Amino acid sequence: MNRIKRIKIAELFLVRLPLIRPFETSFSIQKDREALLVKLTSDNSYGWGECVAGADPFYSYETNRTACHIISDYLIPLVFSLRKFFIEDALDEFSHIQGHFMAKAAVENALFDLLSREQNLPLYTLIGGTYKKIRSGISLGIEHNTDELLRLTEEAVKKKYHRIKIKVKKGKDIRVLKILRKYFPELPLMADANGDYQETDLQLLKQFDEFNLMMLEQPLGNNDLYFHSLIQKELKTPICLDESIQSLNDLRTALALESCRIINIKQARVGGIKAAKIMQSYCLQHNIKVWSGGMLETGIGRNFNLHLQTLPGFTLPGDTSETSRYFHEDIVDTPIVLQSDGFIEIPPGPGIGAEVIPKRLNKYKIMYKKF
Ligand code: OSB
Ligand code: MG
Repeated sequence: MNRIKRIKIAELFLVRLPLIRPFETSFSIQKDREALLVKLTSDNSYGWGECVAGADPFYSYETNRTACHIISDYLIPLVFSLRKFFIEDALDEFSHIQGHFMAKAAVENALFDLLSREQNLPLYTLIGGTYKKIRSGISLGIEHNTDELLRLTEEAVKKKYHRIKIKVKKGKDIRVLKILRKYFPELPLMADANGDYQETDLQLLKQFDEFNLMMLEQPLGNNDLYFHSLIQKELKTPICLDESIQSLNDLRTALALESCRIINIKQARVGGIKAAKIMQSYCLQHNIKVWSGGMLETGIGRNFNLHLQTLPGFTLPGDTSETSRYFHEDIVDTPIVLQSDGFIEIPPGPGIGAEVIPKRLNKYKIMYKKF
């Protein structure tokens, strides 16, 4: 039975976890991860979800404050109003609310975790996943000391990460890639610009073709599907879209315009597991490769990304790294670790396969609301 009986308690926790190393992108330098966690409780089960909006509206218009508003004032009352419902029923109700896919994903994820715990199944079984282990990848922030970037790259190669992504921005791109390629000519490598370039930068962007990158992620702004299509025509390097794809409609438009050749599906950016599955199968039909990105999630959100990648179609390595790459101390009990071949095993326990440690939650909590 895939029906949830009734949600009795909903809780919101805002936590702030210090990152091991500041993470610099073209839009910010993050020193810690502020994450909004959702816990839903029914008569016989509970589930956790994580909202990946940040403290600031730089990656997306959503922030933890907007998500808190949407979740508290709309999504939780909607979930409370449902009796004996399928997750799909809740998602139908959510669709009356425009956008706010990160807020929706956090609640959707909690429902999926709750349902799989209720059935005593790992989440991947419930969603139809097949792989027992997935590929790893690491996203390295912008470094101002090239030796430091080379050292971090070497460390990741030794750990057997399946591919390395570096963050780039204007002025921190071609020269850095040249040096990396000099020392690592064969490394599966890609770059992520987080929208730092404009359509007028075509000549600069063409220089990326020299480095045999797996892809260039989000060179232009969030709403630049048309300009991405003009740039992609001129580049050998496949463009991968991240920020630009929030909905199935965005995806269909991007593919119709040929704005990219690869999609970064972050389930937490697009409304959750269900939406991610629909996008993945749409991409499969259209011969577009996909991979699962990350948002420096805590162990809760990161485990959803793990389970998602057990679905057929997630063939490219994603931004799924070890817990120790992000935090000294996570809020869940089971850290994510790389095997000696660089693969990551899916935790077998019920739900996401990790349990929140109450002491840690208390230690890092900066806001709490109960409904
Ligand atoms: O663009 O993929 C991105 C982190 C925060 C915001 C945006 C992005 C990222 C990452 C890190 O690249 C991915 C991860 O390791 O979780
Ligand atoms: Mg990205």
